[in-house]
Amino acid sequence: MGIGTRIDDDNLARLEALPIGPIDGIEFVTVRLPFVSPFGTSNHTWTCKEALLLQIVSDGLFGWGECVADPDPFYAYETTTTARHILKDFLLPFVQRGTTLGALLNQFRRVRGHGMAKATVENALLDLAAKRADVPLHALLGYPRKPIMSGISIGLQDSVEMLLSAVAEAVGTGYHRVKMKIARGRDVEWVRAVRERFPRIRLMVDANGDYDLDAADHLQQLDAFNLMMIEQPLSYSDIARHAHLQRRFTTPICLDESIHGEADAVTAIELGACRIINIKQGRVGGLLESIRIARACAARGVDVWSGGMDETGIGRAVNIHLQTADGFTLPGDTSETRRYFREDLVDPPVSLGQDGFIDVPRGPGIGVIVLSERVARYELERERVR
Ligand code: OSB
Ligand code: MG
Repeated sequence: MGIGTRIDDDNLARLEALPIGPIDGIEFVTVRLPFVSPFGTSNHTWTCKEALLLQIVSDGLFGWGECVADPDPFYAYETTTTARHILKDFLLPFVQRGTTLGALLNQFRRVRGHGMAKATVENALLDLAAKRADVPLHALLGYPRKPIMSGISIGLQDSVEMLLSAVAEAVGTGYHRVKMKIARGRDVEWVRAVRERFPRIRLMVDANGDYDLDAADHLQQLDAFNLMMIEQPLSYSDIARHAHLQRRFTTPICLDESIHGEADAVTAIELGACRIINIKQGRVGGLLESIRIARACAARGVDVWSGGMDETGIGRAVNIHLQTADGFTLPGDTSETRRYFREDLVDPPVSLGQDGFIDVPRGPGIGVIVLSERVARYELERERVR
């Protein structure tokens, strides 16, 4: 147990003790923002970002949470509709003045799964708590500010030439590492082409579960390209088979979709199913669970990084604050807003600074201003629940 673990223990205990203040209003806002260009994985191509936002009002302060679920179940089983149902009918009724954040999250445990819905409330309450304390979210979490490493996730492209130009643009922008999506039929030769053109960049691939173990011999060819990792080669529920595959690979396997919380992370590591974990705070139930996963991984010598769900500026800011925590040693999927959206819901949007690093937003809470006229411009519907 290193010192980082003790710091995390203290921070978690303090965060669990945070009181839930008066709740003056709770509102859902569904927004839809067109993507600058479509984003494709092996399983689906998205042309826009549809997100369920939760706004909690307390003492004139506004706490925001962005649910990372899509309207469809093509990344995870949760959707904006299931998240709204679980929030409205099961999670939000637990949210009341007088309890603590820890007590609330304990009650959330009675609801099986639905980590995306849970993270939405947790994020909004932590944003509120940090605004109440007039400190940025990372300071509330207990971690000092530091420059955040950048990383880009390049969606599946229609040709190797388009892929090479997308990678060239990312390298020119200064990203610390490049992730490219792969799929059956668009893998070894595509990676080879990128590696030949860019012999020295930090490169990784993400299959979003497109393969089964029969592809092991084929996938083994990827070992020749000095990849940082291969993310989620097999299906989301296939932890044991990832362990078989990892034994045949020198490249580390990273799990994404398979990890819904600390217990999954421990299972995967102890079975040898991965050597790296992609923590998406919006998928695992929020920031506290993410810190617990990072702590469990650090204690077992496993690196973690913060993934993304092509969030608007609200969720993007949360992911940036999280990366000040101990254990986030690898560049994540934290890229510039302009990659995805012509304009953001917040100000300022994320952009790369000196040497490709990202500045943690400095304002209270998530640290960026949610622009109500932008939210209104992209709003599909709004519902007041309290
Ligand atoms: O697998 O990490 C993934 C986006 C949507 C769904 C799944 C994934 C992704 C990304 C993009 O790779 C990450 C980002 O840029 O936010
Ligand atoms: Mg992934």
